[in-house]
Parts: sequence; structure tokens; C-alpha cells
Amino acid sequence: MTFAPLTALVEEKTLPQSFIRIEDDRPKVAYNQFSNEIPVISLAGIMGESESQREEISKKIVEACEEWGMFQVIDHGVEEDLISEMYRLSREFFSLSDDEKLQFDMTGGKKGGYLVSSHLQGEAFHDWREFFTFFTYPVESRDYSRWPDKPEGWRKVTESYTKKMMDVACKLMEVLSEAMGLEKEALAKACINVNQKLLTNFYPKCPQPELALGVKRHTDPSTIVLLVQDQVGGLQATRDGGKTWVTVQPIQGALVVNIGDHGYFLSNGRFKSADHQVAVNSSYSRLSIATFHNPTPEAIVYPLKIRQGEKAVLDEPITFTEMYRRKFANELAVGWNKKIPSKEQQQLQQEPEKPNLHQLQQETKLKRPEEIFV
Ligand SMILES: O=C(O)CCC(=O)C(=O)O
Ligand SMILES: [Fe+2]
Repeated sequence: MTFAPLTALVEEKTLPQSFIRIEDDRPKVAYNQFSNEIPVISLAGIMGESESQREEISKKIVEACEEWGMFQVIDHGVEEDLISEMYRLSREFFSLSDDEKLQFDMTGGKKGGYLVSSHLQGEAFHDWREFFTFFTYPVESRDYSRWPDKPEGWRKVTESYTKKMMDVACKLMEVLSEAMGLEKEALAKACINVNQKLLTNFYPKCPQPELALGVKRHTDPSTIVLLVQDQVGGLQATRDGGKTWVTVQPIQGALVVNIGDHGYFLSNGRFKSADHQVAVNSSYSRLSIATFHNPTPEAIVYPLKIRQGEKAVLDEPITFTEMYRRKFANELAVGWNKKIPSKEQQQLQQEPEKPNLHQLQQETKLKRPEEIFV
């Protein structure tokens, strides 16, 4: 079922029920109460001659990955003009009319396009966001017939932008491989090919932001994710399982780097999978542009190195497809369990219509990651 763009709901005073999160899941910190706890690291010198400088940068990156699985990089070599051009064109896409955006509707397993809320159909709660997403690497995976032909220039700028992001991601993967005491190609080799998916999030102003989330709490499935955000704020991270949260300080031109589940498993849990969510607000709309760097679907997921005295964080080697399937079957189940009302509430209201979880899980099982498309 196609979910309508949020345009009409923005004008309402109250949120439709499906966006209202249970109390525990609502934002605990304001979208603009910024923290400087997430490390900001300059990459100047990462390619340079000075070994001590490279080591120093690498040390900071590793510490951030061990602590948060998240950090910001500056001096990363991607021109600010390219980032702002990408940003401008993405915003223009979201300001197209509902009908124009829905021409790119990707419900029903289409590979790439426009969606509202989430990739997963049948979720218990809805995210307050619109997004579009496309495979960008390997180049053969680009389905240009589904890439928007408007706004003018978007396609060309996207090609340059995603290439630059791929370069930065590969560089960071080299640093992390070496930090694990492995050859610098180790993480890339474990991916077979480093695939990339572009995902642009748009969070309209929200009538009751204290009750909703732009994106629910999650970890990304990827090896590494690079994200550009505007100055509004809303990206939040936790490192204590959701007890306390920090809102990431937006920095003009910086890239937010997230380690995803694949990075977590390959490092045997040494690098955290960034635990994050997005808070929204009623004053400003917000845009973020993420590039997800993933292994090929058949790549085997298993720790590359298990340090002495450690136990493997996975019982057995699995494919990335299987890793994905387990993750999303679990997320759907967790969501629906939250929706089951307490006894008292049950007396007051009817139990919400709950889909057949087994069926949902089977459906998810049939899909390859690119079809689930998260
Ligand atoms: O908008 C953001 O800052 C983060 C979005 C996000 O977490 C995602 O797309 O996976
Ligand atoms: Fe994310």
C-alpha cells in the first residue's frame, strides 16, 4: 500500500495515532540540545607522509568506534560546494508536488525510489519522514530508469557525490582494518565488493514532535555509513542502551560516520554499531543525506579477528542477506510487541489490528537485502 506524503498531515494540530510512540521510546532530549560528546576528527594528513600523524588520526577514529560507533569527520577532502549542491537538489526533490514524488513510489519491492516512513511494510509505528533511496554502487546496480529526472542536474551531482563518499568510506575501512592488526584491504575484501546505497531523508515540521520520532531507534546494517545533515539538528545517539541520549552537534561540511552491524560483527564487537534515532520538531523541516556502504549480499559475515580470551559475537558464519533478514524480522516483532496494550488499556480500547508475524517473517525471508532495501 502506498503511504501518502506527509504534506497534508503537517497542517494538522495532532498526529495520527500510528505515529505516536510508547512513552519509553519518545525523545528524551530536545532535537536542538546539542552535545559535543561525539568526537570530531580532522582527517587532514591521513594520506600524508607523516606516520605519526596518521597514527594519531587512526587512534582517535578507533577510540570513537569503540566508544560510540559514531564520530564526525572534517577535512575529509569532499568539496563543500559539492555537498551543498547535493543538498540543494535533494531539497528541491522533496518540494515537488505529492503527485510528482509519487511517480517514484517504490512500494511493492521496486528497486529504488520514494517512500514515506519506512522500507518495512506492516510496521507497528510510523516514522515521521519521507525519503528516497537508490543503489549507487556497483555501477551496474544503478537503475537509471528509476532515478529522478528532476530536479535538473540531480543525477550528475549524485554521481560525483556518491563517488566521493565511496572514497572516504574505503579510506576509513582501511584505517579500521589496520587497527584490527589486519592488512588494510581486509574489511573491503570481507565485503567482496563495497556496495553503496544513497538515502536522502526529509523530516517535515511535525505537529507533536514530543510524541514521535523521525526515525526510530536503530543500528544501521552496513559496514560504514556517511551522513550529511543540515544545521537544524535531530540525530541522537545513545551508548547505554537508550537510557541517556545525546543530540549530535551539526557542523557545516562535516560528515557523520556510523559503524553499522556488519562493522560490529567483523570486529567481533570491538567497534560498536552506532545506536541512534532521529528527533523531529515543529519549527523546521530537516534533511539528511546518507550513503550506506555494505558488503555484497552473498558475503560471509563473521569476525575477522577474535582476540585472545574473547568469544565470537556470532554463533556461526552467515551471509549478509541472512544477517539482514534476522535483523528486520526481529525489528518487526519488537515493534508489534510494544503495541500490545496493557490490560487496563485493553478494557478502554480495542486491540490494534496486528499482522500475522509469522507471515511477515516469511515474506522478509524471501527477499534479498536489495529488495528489503534498508
Ligand atoms: O537523519 C539522520 O540524521 C539519520 C538518518 C538515519 O539514521 C538513517 O537513515 O538510517
Ligand atoms: Fe541510521
